[in-house]
Amino acid sequence: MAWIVLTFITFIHIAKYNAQLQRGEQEHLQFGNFKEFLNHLLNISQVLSTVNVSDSIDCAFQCLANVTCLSFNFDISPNSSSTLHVCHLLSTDKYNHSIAFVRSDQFHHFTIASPCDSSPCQDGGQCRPLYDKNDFVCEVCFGARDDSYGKFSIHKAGKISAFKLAHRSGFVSCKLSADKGSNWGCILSYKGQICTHMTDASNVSLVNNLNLGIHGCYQLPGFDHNSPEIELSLSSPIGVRAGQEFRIWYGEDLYNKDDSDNHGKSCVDVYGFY
Ligand SMILES: [Ca+2]
Ligand SMILES: [Ca+2]
Repeated sequence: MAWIVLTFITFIHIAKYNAQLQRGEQEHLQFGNFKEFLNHLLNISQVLSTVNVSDSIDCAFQCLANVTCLSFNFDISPNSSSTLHVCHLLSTDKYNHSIAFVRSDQFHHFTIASPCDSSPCQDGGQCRPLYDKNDFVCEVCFGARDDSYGKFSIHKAGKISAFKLAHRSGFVSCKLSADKGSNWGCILSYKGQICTHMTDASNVSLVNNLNLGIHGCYQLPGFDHNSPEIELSLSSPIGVRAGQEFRIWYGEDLYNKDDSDNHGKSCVDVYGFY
């Protein structure tokens, strides 16, 4: 039994030798497949270390030798006093900081190659690499009105007994200006409750709660409207097939109850417990 990320598209063969990154004390072979983005810079302040290198290959080796390095910025011009170039080693990547990935006359950017390069995620969901599997996770985003549910497809058949939703960004709100928004709920009228639903493709909620209000909010023991993640246990495991669609809805939008004054969009990662 294990939590499995549901929203990544799995390549048929995830052999270790397909990985774009392999390192660690137990590994006999270390390598990283870096992709070059000319005249670009990941402009973030969290720099692991700054090193002087002879060329970008040297910088790639420095990054590979640092277990937390995932990308680097390479200064195109050498230092004024030597032939060496400045190289900033970074512990994150442009997929997790897309806004900070900008054009630059001074730097080239290099990041470990990933399926995210082909922008595989739909509906504005961010793509985040799983480097050691050459795989990726797509976020699922859902709004609060106008049937703006988020959808995803199951990639592995089996029986699922629970779903976990991990909040990544954004918020949903049940009333413009009066409700400043939260990860899952409606602070204005249902503070502490969850108003987010998993449904099947027919919009039938998987939430089995006898106290479900007309706005689609409910108590979920151990979690509240702003929990970083929520777990939805099913009353009994459900059989799922590969490719089967599921949806994430905001309660008022799902039940068409007072949703015209809602706003916001919340983005999550979805996990299934098989
Ligand atoms: Ca509302
Ligand atoms: Ca609706």
